[in-house]
Amino acid sequence: MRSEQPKTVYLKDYRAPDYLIDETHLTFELFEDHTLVHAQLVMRRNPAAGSGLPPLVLDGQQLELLSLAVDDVPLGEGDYQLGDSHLTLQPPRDEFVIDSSVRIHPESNTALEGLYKSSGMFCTQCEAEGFRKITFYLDRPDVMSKFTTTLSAVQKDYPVLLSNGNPIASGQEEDGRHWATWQDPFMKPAYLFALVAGDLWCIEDSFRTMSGRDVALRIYVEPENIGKLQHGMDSLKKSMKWDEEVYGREYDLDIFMIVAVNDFNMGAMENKGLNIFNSSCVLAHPETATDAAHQRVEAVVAHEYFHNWSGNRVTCRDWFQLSLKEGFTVFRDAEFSADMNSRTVKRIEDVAFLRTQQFAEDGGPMAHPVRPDAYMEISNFYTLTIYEKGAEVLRMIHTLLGAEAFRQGSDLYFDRHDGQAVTCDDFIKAMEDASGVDLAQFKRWYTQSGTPRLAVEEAYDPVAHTYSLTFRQSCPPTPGQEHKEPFVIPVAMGLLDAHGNELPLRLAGEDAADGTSRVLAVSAAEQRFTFVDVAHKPLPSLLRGFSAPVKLSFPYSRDQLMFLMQHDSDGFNRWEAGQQLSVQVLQELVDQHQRDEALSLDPRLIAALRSVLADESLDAAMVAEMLSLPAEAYLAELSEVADVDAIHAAREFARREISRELFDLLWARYQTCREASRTTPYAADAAQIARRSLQNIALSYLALAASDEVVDVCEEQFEHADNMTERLAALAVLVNSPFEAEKANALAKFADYFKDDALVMDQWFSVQAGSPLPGGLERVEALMHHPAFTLKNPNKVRALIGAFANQNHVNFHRLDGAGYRFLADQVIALNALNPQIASRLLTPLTRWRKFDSARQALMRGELERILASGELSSDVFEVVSKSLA
Ligand code: 0A1
Ligand code: ZN
Repeated sequence: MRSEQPKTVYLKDYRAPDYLIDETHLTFELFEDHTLVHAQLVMRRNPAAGSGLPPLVLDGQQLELLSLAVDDVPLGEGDYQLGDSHLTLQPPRDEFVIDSSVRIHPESNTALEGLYKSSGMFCTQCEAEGFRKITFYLDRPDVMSKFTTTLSAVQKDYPVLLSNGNPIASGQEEDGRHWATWQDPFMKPAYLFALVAGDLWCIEDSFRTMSGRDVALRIYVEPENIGKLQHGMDSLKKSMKWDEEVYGREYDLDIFMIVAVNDFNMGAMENKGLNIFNSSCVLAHPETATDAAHQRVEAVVAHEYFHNWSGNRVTCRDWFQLSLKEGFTVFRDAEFSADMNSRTVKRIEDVAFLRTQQFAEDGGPMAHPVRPDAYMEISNFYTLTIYEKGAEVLRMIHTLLGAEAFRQGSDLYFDRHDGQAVTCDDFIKAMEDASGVDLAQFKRWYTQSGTPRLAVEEAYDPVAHTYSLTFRQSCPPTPGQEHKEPFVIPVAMGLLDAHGNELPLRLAGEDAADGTSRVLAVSAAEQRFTFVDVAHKPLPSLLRGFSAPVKLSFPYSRDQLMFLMQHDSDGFNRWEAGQQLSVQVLQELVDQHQRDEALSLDPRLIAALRSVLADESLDAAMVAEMLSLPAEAYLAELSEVADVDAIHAAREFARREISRELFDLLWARYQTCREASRTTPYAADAAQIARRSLQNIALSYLALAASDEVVDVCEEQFEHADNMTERLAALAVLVNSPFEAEKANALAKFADYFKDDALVMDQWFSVQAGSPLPGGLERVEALMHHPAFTLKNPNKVRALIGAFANQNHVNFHRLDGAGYRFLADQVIALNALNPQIASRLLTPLTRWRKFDSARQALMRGELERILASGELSSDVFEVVSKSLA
């Protein structure tokens, strides 16, 4: 909490640290009502930072200083200055040792930053600036140190004591306490520090690295979850192998540990050798976790593991460079998931997420570049722009350079900067040096915010047999950035003839055609590419694989989109054509609804979906993706002013029409899939996951018919499924149905059976919070009093309040403003408990500019109420004040 306005930190003010910390020796004495932290810092003047002996300013927050000494000489109160967030003292010489002892209170730390307790165990979260809540330190990523950590606690309650690196000593004391010492041989910044103490069990495995070293692998959990670790372990071993094969990266310590904790603000954390995970991102068992949850575990385990190189061995100089590690690592984990599963489906999922969520961020008050140049609270900058758009930027470099040169660039980057804290410029330089490609203009993706638009026009000359595409790019203003310079936009494309065949592509001036799919690098505000030898007017397939994070527009007719859906050789673009067709059709329904006309669905959408459903040769996962209409959030994102009710009415109408018209086909495909599920034991493999997604989307359409036979199959699936993917989907269908008795019965049964499984109860909350049926807010308010709910657990907050505000548009955006008022109340309550979660929860209110004037006023009113509610954390203050600016 703060009483004055938080300060803004600027990239332009970056200065190298005045002092370095070569060695960090920490001792933690863990007690139930406090913890004592002793820190010995072996320090020296940074030779790169100038001459003289400036004052040493250590970061430190919420620390009770017990003693302080420099070179073994105790300091008295007059020898240092202690403020709310800093401790300042005058070093005696170039090299010196600081000893400090502080008392902290992990047992009452609800912010889950620094050292805290989660379900009885001690754990840490230090990124970005949590270490300063543990001890006085230079808490910045460009100060790297060798850490030795001793922790002691009562043995019977905390038999497991862990920290980074290797265990080097341990022992017992007479009073029932025991201790362990860990040493990390790698230099690291404080944000990668971790410790864990608890009553934990683990599963163990090992991995032989490419140079023949055996690494011990351990995943720790509370005893009741020991049966849910195999999938995480398998994912870890696959990640280790993939990083060797695709990036040439080998693991470096002798032991790699993961610990699952129940209370965690984010997904997981890449602490050196000791990853700490939100239990939702590592626990998985077929009976309790859906296919999507299994895939998320695989992806997050990979993500954190990959950070060992992209983040830990080479880290960030300052937090403005966050995307250096996050964008790169998300790109790496996305490619890993694509290799492990269906590449096209993974790309579809990622693009759908980017376009609904990140594009909205880019168009809102918190828009910022991939490398921001200012922040108030760094925790607010763990954003979709840093992560997902950052990954798109890396993907574009990969596309422009090609896989081979990209790999050389990556090798050079890791070689050149191993053990250093560097910048995005250093990364780009390595890519340029390895490939010979000049990326100077490309770097605008790091500095300019907003989503570029790319309008494309075609012209065919039947006499000259030339076909040209003219690209016009622009980027709307974003906070602090009125005017944008042109980006370099890689447009992967192909041309189709009237039969759907791909044409050889030869640009004017080229000697010969070069393949049938190629990448055009659009770099000017307006740029034309002319293809020669084009005998008949072709149909372009543009931005294949979504080769750049832009809003592309080309005036396709609906018939042309149907043609692309069937013939494009690029799977992503086949799906994209279907999405564009659906968007056009749904927008027409929205217009009809707004004009109070009877809704009438373009039969071409039904025809297109009929042929998709009828084609048994298509991958079931693709069929499921093609059957999924664009989300309400995406339709809102595409609108100038989002008409929540019209969008909902239009989409639901389309879904009912699809259900009615395609009922028999849906029924047949459902039955085949369910029969296979009944007769084959569950496996989280690609083929089965595909089958279940088709089965479940078919069921959700069938249920719209509200017939007895559908209720029966739904109940059958709910009762008899051997896995959570089918059971939860059936529950969701019942929850959204008008069958009150069956719904109540299923919800009660589910809760009774799974009441002791926190992660399953999260799903139970989410399914109800997302239901668009009337009375949604009242249901959520009632669920807030359910014994399994608590504001103190971030997963619960996300599952209930987050799902309601983000996924239940009709109920959240109620015209009386009650949804907004409810969310603001929760933000105010959470501001005092957990500022990071409070500020994230706020996001839907920050989008007020998207809505009609009545809703705008209501949303602004709630933001103002939050601002006036008292002492705001810097996290909440930054988001609210920027949203109102
Ligand atoms: N670096 C982690 C994510 C993470 C970031 C911040 C946290 O606390 C504020 C916690 C975790 C990752 O990318 O996985
Ligand atoms: Zn990360």
